[in-house]
Amino acid sequence: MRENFFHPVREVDREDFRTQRKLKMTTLSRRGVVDRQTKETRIRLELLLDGEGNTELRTGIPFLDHMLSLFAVHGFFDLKIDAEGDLEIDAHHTVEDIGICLGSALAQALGDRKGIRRYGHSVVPMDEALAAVTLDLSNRPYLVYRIPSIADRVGQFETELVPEFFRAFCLNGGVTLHVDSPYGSNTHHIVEAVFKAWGRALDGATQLDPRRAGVPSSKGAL
Ligand SMILES: [Mn+2]
Repeated sequence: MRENFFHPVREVDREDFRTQRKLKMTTLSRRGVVDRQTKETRIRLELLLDGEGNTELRTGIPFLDHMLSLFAVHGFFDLKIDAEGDLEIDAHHTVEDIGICLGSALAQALGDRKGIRRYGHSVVPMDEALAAVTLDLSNRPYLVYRIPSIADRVGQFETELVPEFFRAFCLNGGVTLHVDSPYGSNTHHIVEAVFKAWGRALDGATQLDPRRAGVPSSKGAL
């Protein structure tokens, strides 16, 4: 385990909008760390929201590593996952539990959700496939998942686990997530476009809006 994978404190450039001066500020990183152990899986996951796309992924499921790497790179998240699951049965528990841990880490990193943009949207093509992901960091878990009919497997990976993963993520992250792929024919391309669009949409939604001091809700709470 590399010691400096995450920097708990980082220096950021901010501009003071009154004086137009560039300010160097240090800020606490928005990060979530989850350690979760059940009789089915043992997972340690670290998520840094304002990262650089660095990943260390050992889920035991190569296709999931590939997808989460795309997610992190295109969302500028630093993501580290060490998972040991009951893969001798199948990948179901491991995929679902990684979704749980990623959602929990997101909720932890967002804290009271003050100042965030809250909504995010991205449309990403991958050759013939297109995926649109729209999300709301609303604290209201909901998943809408609409994709073209796809193959049951990509390599060893069962594609019915993709919505299971996102459902677990939404429930534990407090996220309303709409995944919509209007067309595409290659299963690998469709799923890949979905994970890239998810990363970009989540990057947008988690960004801090300097105009927003409080919680982005007319109710005053999320
Ligand atoms: Mn690929």
